[in-house]
Amino acid sequence: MSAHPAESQRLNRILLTGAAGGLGKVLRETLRPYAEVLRLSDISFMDPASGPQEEVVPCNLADKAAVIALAQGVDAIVHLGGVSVERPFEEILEANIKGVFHIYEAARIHGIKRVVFASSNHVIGFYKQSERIDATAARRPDSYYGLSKSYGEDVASFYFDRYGIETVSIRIGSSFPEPQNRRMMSTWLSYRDLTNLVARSLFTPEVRHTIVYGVSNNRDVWWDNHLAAHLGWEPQDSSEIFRDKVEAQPMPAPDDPAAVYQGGAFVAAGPFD
Ligand code: NAI
Ligand code: 15L
Repeated sequence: MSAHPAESQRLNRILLTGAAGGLGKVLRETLRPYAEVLRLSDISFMDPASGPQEEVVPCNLADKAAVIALAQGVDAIVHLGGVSVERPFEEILEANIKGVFHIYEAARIHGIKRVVFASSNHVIGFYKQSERIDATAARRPDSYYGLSKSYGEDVASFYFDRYGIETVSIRIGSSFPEPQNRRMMSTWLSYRDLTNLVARSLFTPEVRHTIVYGVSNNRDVWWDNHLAAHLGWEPQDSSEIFRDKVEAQPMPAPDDPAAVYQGGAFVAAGPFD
């Protein structure tokens, strides 16, 4: 995908939730060519709008009326907002489960036809690292957090079947500047590959509800994306350049969840009581 998209790859207004977060800050910059206006939203502090091409609108995703107002006048939603790690269920319920429902209700009410949903590898985190899976593999959520992303994928499926709202659910692996441990050598997604995948997810015609694993072209990957080939996304980066640095870290024990499960430590997080 070129750095300067054609007119057909530019929307009038894109809503980006989770804009104050790690990936939100990245996409705030890199999605700029794809919209006349980016509407940026979060519950946390965001830098003020840098000009007329940005709108900064604070919003709690758990507040249905506020989310419906937030989405007025947008052409597509990139939904990153929510709790992004394992937390007590009540927190996940508000931000992620109610939040994703509110996003789709807003899409229905305003006639918004495309959502890009930041799902997660933790939807399938209880598969072993020795297994290879595609998007048809039965989900095996590894946490309340993973359950909320699994619910989000079901919401996406329902709103497509019932209302024709199309979604690409990106099961993001680990999207950080660099892989932080051995597991992330397999799960790492570079910011460049993430950006191109979100752009493909916004502009590919007829995606229905597509599930794609958001992972770079790493040497050892556990996920097969042949069912998302219609997106035409080809990751450019690989974790390989970080191998020496990562492998200088101590080796985890063979029975450490970080070395056994695709979801790593999430499988053993909590309970919180
Ligand atoms: P992050 O935690 O840095 O950002 C999430 C943002 O959501 C935060 O700025 C937070 O304030 C906001 N948020 C939380 N509760 C909210 C609420 N009730 N209302 C409005 N905003 C709320 O997470 P990151 O890394 O930027 O991830 C973005 C999305 O991608 C998340 O949905 C995460 O679950 C998903 N993801 C990220 C991965 C990664 O490796 N970075 C891997 C898999 C999924
Ligand atoms: C996620 O879903 C989290 O949001 C992120 O913080 C990482 O933990 C990532 O998965 C991962 O599995 O590495």
